[in-house]
Amino acid sequence: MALTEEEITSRISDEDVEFYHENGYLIVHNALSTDEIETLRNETTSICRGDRGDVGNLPDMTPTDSDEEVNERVLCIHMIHKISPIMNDALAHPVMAETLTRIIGPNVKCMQSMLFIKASGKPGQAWHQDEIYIPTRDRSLTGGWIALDDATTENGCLWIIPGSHKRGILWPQRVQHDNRFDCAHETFRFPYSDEDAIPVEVEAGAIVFFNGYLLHRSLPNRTESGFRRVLVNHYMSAESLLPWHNPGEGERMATADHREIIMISGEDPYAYKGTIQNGHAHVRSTGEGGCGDGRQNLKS
Ligand SMILES: O=C(O)CCC(=O)C(=O)O
Repeated sequence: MALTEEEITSRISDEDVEFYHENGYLIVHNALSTDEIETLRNETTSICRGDRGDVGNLPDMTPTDSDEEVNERVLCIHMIHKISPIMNDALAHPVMAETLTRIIGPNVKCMQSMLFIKASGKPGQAWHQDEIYIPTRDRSLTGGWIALDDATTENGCLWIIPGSHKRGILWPQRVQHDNRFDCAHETFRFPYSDEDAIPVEVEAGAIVFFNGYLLHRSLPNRTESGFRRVLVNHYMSAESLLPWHNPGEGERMATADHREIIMISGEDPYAYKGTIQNGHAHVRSTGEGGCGDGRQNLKS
């Protein structure tokens, strides 16, 4: 059943907001209902079958393939909201929007979505910070990670280093060859060890919010069968420019502003520029995880 407005606003306390700023993450339990989760899982299968239209790099599927088989063939689809009205609606789910306005500010925009399916045996993502890929001007980048399955250490939940966002430093990256991870690069030379990391085990329906400077990774799905599905969207303050792609002709880096955005809440101070809609849903190529080679756009 959908939450009432009062139930939504009372979900996030001042202490929660303080916790987020102090630790760089916040878990909101039971943000989505069982029905909403089921709808997103079914939509995932329809997208993998190609029923929602063209998804770049989607492996061949046949109508006789089982739901399990079609889901197993895909690790991660970027810009999933472009192809699915259901995924698009989830960008501004009431609990998502309410929490974002509390931790970012009244004006919030979204620029990206990723659907991780991560079947048993599939790899995780090495240590990284999301602002390396999606740079904001005001360090407001925030991930909204919606668990579509219970996420556990066994099936490859998120691991984070609490407080690692606070200094606002982007640590360097290097090539990595650890096949536990689906990415060519990892962040390193940061003053923390794996022992400082904590697993973020959550039940399906929870949303994990995390800061774009927070060091995080995920490990492979080591279960015998099943999935660790998550829809993760990225948001930022609408006041900040988004220098995500190379500056256009005659444009300076200082004024670069990628306008493929969706307003989630409040006002867009740059509405006079209009928006663009060029991106399309595509399966991420192997080795191009959220910890890739420093090319801009790796997360788009
Ligand atoms: O959930 C995962 O496996 C990784 C998510 C992630 O790294 C991200 O959203 O930046």
